[in-house]
Amino acid sequence: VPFQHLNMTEIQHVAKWDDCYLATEAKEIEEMDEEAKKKEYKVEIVWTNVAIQVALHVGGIIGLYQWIFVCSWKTFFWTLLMAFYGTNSITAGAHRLWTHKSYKANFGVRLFYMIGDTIAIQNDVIEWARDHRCHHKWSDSDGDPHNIKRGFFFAHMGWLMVKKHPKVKEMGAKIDMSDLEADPILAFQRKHYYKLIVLCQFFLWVVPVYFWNESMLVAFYVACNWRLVGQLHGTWFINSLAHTYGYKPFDTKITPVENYFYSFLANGEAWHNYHHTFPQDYRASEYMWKANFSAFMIDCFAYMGWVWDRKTMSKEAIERQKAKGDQSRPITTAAHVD
Ligand code: ST9
Ligand code: ZN
Ligand code: ZN
Repeated sequence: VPFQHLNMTEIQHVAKWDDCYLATEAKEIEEMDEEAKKKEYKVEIVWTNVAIQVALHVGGIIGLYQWIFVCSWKTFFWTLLMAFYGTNSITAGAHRLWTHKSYKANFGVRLFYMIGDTIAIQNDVIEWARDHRCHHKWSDSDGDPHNIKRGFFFAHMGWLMVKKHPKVKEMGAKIDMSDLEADPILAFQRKHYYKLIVLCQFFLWVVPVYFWNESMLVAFYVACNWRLVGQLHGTWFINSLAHTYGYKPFDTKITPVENYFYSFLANGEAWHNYHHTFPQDYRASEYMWKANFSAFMIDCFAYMGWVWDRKTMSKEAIERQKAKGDQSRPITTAAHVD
């Protein structure tokens, strides 16, 4: 299956994108920043969500303890495997396939991701993608649901415990979600989201109980509760950590950074300066499989013929873009890249 190299001659500091909704809207961001200076904004805490997070984290700590010291080795690996499935469905599915449309996938692969995304409990894919499209388009401004300018904790998880900024809703309303609404798998997930969550969590719980006689409580705390808390923080760190500490080889004017170690843990999602510069690259990185399990998995699916039309940036565009970066990755001649 051939790579689909885009014609990227248009790429400049603020890139123009074809067909992916994700051009950074520099002018609108400027206007919002000006407006924010004039108007004071009052945060409205949603206490139900605070309570849910507290309960989830208390259970998560119990589960973490049991994962390390109490559960059988089979439950230990079952939990890891399901966490891996969930996070990869977020990265390769909700993120690279659906939000960014960086490649195309057949029914089976989409179904596989949808189930993994439901296990991950990060809102239904359509809502996830709408927020993430806002995050790219109005990055680091009030239109960004987890605007890092509002602090590390807000970007990490605080944004899920307060009412959204009115600008998120106002700007987000402009985003076209019809492509995802037209996907019957996603429409089905959205319609039956809560039922599907219960079903998926039941499956994660019942396997250790039924097949290797794990204690019911341990199976719940470890495979459901701790797994969820662990992988939520794994994802949230992209919005906090990967917007704070690291290098900016492609654009020094934006907050996202590159972090090798964290990319390794996050299936390849912490090449985040690159990703915000070139959001339609299915690798979310200029590297092939370096600290990037999701890219490896997508390529395996492509080898099977289940996914196709993977979009990558041309080496020339990547090299040219480095002039806008911090020179942490030296500019090479195109022939030497990879
Ligand atoms: C979660 C998501 O965790 C995590 C996302 C992370 C993204 C990371 C990206 C990085 C790449 C991926 C990396 C993966 C790495 C993995 C590594 C692993 C090792 N546009 O929301 P409502 C409108 S979720 C347009 O109620 P409130 C719209 O009309 C965790 N419009 O706003 C909407 O109605 P509808 C679990 C928008 O009342 C209406 O507003 N989930 C937009 O302010 C009301 O929306 C939770 O905890 C928009 N963007 O409440 C749930 N947004 O939907 C938390 C809203 O009908 N959520 N509108 O069209 C909530 O409870 C609420 O959303 C709220 C805000 C309290 C936060
Ligand atoms: Zn980001
Ligand atoms: Zn993205």
